[in-house]
Amino acid sequence: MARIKQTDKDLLELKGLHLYHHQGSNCAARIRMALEEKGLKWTGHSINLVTCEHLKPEYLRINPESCVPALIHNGFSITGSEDILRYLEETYPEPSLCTGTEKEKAEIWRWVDEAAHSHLDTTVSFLYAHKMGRPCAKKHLPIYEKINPERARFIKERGYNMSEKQRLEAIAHNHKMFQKLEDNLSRKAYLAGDEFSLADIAWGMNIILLENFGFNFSEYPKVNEWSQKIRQRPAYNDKVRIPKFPQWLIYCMFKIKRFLYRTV
Ligand SMILES: N[C@@H](CCC(=O)N[C@@H](CS)C(=O)NCC(=O)O)C(=O)O
Repeated sequence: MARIKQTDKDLLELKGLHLYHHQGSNCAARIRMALEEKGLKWTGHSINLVTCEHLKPEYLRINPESCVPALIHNGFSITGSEDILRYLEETYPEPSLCTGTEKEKAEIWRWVDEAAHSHLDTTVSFLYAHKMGRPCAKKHLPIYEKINPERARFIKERGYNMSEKQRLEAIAHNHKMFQKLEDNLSRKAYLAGDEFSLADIAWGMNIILLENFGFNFSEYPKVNEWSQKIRQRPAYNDKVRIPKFPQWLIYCMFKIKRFLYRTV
């Protein structure tokens, strides 16, 4: 588990659960949803990914790899959505979001780990393949190279100029994943069984983000139905909700941003 002992007074003084997140982040939405499902009281700190607040030294103290989400609790920061979900489930086991036999629980964690570890290859690559998403400005690449070389390599390879081969591969890879979700949801009410679990939170937020970007899942009727069911849960409230903007606005915003970022 990625857990970092904090030493700065301002962070040590924080009481309760503090989530560092961005409202538009699917990885952070997993944590918001789990916190609300568990009925926990938490304080949110918005880290604006668009203005690159996540690359500032104040945030790098909390997550040296710069991504959101990060959780601060009792003087430690915990990073990586899968590790934060594990921490919450261990620390606040009731109500559980991971029930069943040991085998069923292991299956839930497999889904969670897969969602977290495949973030760049799934959601981000899919958005890049459709000229969306926000590869950083060129001037920020040296920072990424220092703090998160894997992400720097990814942005350089796929962020600015994805080749047609990479584009088709990214789309095919994601469709394979959507089909895997569809197949599972054809057999069960939820991703890992008959109960709503962390598996649904982990993948549900990916699908909801893509839907909000305008992608249509009608080819995958079970996925469609399941994401609606997740949206209707009381826990998917205003604190959790991933914002939805009109398609034309998203398109213009990314077009401008991508044009500028290629050069600056
Ligand atoms: N595997 C990590 C991925 C976290 C991640 O990449 N978060 C995105 C937002 S969804 C981020 O912070 N991106 C920052 C960037 O692109 O530099 C997790 O599941 O927490």
